[in-house]
Amino acid sequence: MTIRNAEVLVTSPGRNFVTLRITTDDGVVGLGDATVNGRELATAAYLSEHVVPLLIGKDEHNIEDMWQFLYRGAYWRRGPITMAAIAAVDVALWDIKAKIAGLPLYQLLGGASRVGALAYGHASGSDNDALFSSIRNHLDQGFKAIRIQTGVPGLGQIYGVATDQRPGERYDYEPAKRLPLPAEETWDTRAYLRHIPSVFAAVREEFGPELILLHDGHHRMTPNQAASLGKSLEPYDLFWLEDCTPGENQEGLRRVRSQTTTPLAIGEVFNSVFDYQTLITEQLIDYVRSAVTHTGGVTALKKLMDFAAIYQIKSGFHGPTDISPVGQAAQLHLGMAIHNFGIQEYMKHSPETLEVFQTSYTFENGLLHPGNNPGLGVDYNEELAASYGYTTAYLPVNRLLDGTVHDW
Ligand code: CS2
Ligand code: MG
Repeated sequence: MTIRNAEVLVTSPGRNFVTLRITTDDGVVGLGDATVNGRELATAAYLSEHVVPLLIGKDEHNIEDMWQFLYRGAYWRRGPITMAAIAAVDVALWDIKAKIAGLPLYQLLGGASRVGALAYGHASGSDNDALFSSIRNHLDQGFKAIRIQTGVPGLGQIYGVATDQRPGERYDYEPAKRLPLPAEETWDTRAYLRHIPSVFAAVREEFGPELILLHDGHHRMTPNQAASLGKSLEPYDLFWLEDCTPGENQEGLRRVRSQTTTPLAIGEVFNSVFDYQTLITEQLIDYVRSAVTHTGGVTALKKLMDFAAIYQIKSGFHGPTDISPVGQAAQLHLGMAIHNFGIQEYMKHSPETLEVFQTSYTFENGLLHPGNNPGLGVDYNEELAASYGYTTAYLPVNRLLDGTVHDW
């Protein structure tokens, strides 16, 4: 009943991942994800230098106590690096507990509240033709919900828009240029605001009213601009408008909320329940975008979702490819169990990633299911992982037409 070993594993099968592997004295192994895109080695060092020594010899069953020990004991609270490190420990311990119980993790969190988790994929294109073919591709795969991102006339490559896919070409698993030094892209919010409503009008015209559509504003607008976009998108019945303004300014959401009924989702860069306090109690948002990986694990995100449930706010956990399959599996188990599940982002991992992380989750008819293997249902192929060395990869930086740095 003690933790014998904890190892920090860094691998790059297509992109960088940081994984914590905890082994008990009985030989039970648990996995946790600590990947922070573009700052991966910071969490790896936080874990190996400051957390791993604290785990050895502790009772693996006391998950809540371990969470409080790492959170309160560090004195320096919150922040993406700390909370991702705590998440990795938390998820690995839940994996171990569920394996010892012989149950898939969702059974320990209350059991299944649904047959599967509605998932949304990412369609994008530099123009409407490319976008439509990306949407068709997602429909062929069975997606019932699709995020729409598009190029803007006059601007070059922008974040969130994949290189246009031609039949037979390899899927672009991360539509961001991740380079040894940050790529610099150009942004113009006025051009974007002029263009985007016409794209949604064209998509509704082509694909009809039933398809669930989402859009990510990626923190690029002011509250006033976001209010105006929300209003102009109302006729197209979006499931949500995500990160319409920078999340740090919670009061800004009051302005947006008072002007539009387009549902709002926020929180992928948040890392604790306190970041949501105003947004939840004042019901300024409809969906919580946090990931298990960046919010202190299953223990913390479950509490956050229970708090949100009182206000009829639902989950929309962050699931891009920089959340490892371990993190994705953990939030699928949580999403199966909570009553206020909304939707799950599902950006498929590359074949290389899925050879290193062997998962038991399935995608069928638009729904994800975590599978019924004991624990999280993810195995780590260490030998293969070791063949993919860490590669420095920065996210891009956005500049306005006059060169000013802007949110990307
Ligand atoms: C995006 C992410 O999935 C999303 O909604 O905002 O791709 C995000 O930009 C990346 O995870 C950043 O690491
Ligand atoms: Mg986003």
